[in-house]
Amino acid sequence: AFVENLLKHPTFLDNSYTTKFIDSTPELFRFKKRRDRATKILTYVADITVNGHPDVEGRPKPAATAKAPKPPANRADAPAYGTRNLLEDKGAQAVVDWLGEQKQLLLTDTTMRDGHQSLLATRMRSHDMIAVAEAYSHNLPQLFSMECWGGATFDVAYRFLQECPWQRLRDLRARMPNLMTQMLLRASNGVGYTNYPDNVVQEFVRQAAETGVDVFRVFDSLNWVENMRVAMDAVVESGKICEGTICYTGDILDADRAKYDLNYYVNMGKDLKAAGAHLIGLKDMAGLLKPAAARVLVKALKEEVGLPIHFHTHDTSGIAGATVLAAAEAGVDAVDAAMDAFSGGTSQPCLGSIVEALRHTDRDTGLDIKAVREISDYWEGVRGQYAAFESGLMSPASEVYLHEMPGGQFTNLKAQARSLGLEDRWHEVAQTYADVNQMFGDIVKVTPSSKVVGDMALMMVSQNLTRAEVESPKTDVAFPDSVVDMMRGNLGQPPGGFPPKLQAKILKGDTPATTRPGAHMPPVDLDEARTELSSELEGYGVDGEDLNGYLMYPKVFLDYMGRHRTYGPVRTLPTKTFFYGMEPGEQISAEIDPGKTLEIRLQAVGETDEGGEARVFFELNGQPRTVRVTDRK
Ligand code: BTN
Ligand code: 3PY
Ligand code: ZN
Repeated sequence: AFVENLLKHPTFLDNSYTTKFIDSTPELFRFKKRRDRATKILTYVADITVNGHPDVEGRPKPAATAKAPKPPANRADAPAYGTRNLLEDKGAQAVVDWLGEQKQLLLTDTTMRDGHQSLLATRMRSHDMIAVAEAYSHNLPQLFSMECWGGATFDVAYRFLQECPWQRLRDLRARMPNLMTQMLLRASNGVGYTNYPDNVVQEFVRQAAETGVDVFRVFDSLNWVENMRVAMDAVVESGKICEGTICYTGDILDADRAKYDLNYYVNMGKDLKAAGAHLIGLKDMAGLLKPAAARVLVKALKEEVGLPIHFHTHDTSGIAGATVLAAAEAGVDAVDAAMDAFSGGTSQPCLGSIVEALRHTDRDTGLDIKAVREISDYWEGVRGQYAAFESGLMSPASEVYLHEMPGGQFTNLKAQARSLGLEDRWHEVAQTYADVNQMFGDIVKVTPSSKVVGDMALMMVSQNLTRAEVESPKTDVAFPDSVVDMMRGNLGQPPGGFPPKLQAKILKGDTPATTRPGAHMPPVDLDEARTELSSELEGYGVDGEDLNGYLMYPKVFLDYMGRHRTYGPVRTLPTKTFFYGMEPGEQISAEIDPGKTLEIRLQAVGETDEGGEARVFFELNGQPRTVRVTDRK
């Protein structure tokens, strides 16, 4: 009955991303007897083979011709000295000084984080990343960093992929000893959607640095530097690289968007420098920075802030490659790009094309284009396995300059609109999103503030409410919880504050907070939390990584642990098996420990009996094994 309980469990029914602090699910831990890991994995494969995986139900399948992708061979005997070696040998400041002195444009590969977050709903599994990590380390040692952690990948790993994000980081770190890993950190919102107590943020950064993050891109969803200090200080304290980040919105060349003008960004850059940033991240999460504006902005930041600049953008408009080249001409130090097969559209611009465009110029990246192509071929194969998560976005969209949705949100919101029956009103959703932004005072829209704007826009379109009605004191409006929460000041303050009239209507007379949310959240007693978690897990030995997973996402973490006890290390299964189970006669392997591999062959699936159970016949390392699972179809 465990699986039935689980499927009826609210985690599966509501996709609310905000989790309240102490909120656990002990019923998930009432199990039958413990079983060995091989039996657990067979149970998973049997279950998926009989019942299917809920996440891919009704979605397009990988092409019948899709083969398991093969990573390229190493092009060198050993990984050459890279940025990670420099960080280890000489420390964070030395890496940043070195970066500032380079003529070549340095590149960050985002495929393992933003690439799939923006194109495949964050569903890429560690298995597919780990397999190619060594090829990166040997064949592309000139990369500045590998963005492979943080943002939405953290909770999606636990929630949907049934794997531990910390283990992913450890495995990648071990296979790319010469390359810096990079993560996206939402400052006081951690890798969550809400503000956490200061000591939770500090503890998270400490653990991430210990497990293997080298570069922390720290941003705040309202560009409030005040709310970034705790996270930035923790990064500097850890000895890793603190990329204090400006989120770009509006258009510095448009006099009508004067709120976010050149001065605003230059001042923010100076504030970040004063707050201890080693370098400045310029995060254009929606892909709004146009080439001409990039020239002006990068030049001004370089001259007036005096730190190296690392530029991140999205190609939703189709013009991001031009912006990258303009930024390169203006002296940007590093840029983000996704490997060709994971680039374009709502993802980053194309890494290989940037390498080619700059070849034989003074910003030549020094990357081996052949190595890029080989790795991209691998990614092409990987992408084919995730057909179920493709958004179907066919072409560039200049509409992004209207709605300003972040690349990572665009396809998500579209899917949400579809599930509310609003798919054919998408352009209305886009326009309403823009209206909501203006109504909220023209704010930065990036996780989590972008989610608030999206919630409000969907609510308005589904209830046919106009901006004027929402703003009118005469119309009663039931505002989404996330909107009320933001207006209370719980995500911090946007430049100039929220519009007071609308805020008063939403808060129904309550006084909003204007100070930093973390300043009035009591610290969590970490020892107590660890004890509580350990007893939730019936005495399981909780390590620092588990504790941090739990502190970020108590319920998501406990649900993950509950499934882990039933299904074991399913992260070791090939991706096709994980989502689709096996065909009779098929054979796969799963390496559950280094050197310990399960050879699994599916012999047959039996008829379902009157009790509703199906027997699934396997061969495990040559020995027959039968697993019974409930047929829920
Ligand atoms: C999710 O988090 O949405 C999916 C997690 C997997 C659910 C498990 S997979 C095996 C079993 N079969 C189901 O249909 N659900 C569970
Ligand atoms: C995230 O926070 O996940 C983002 O990608 C924001 O751009
Ligand atoms: Zn991004």
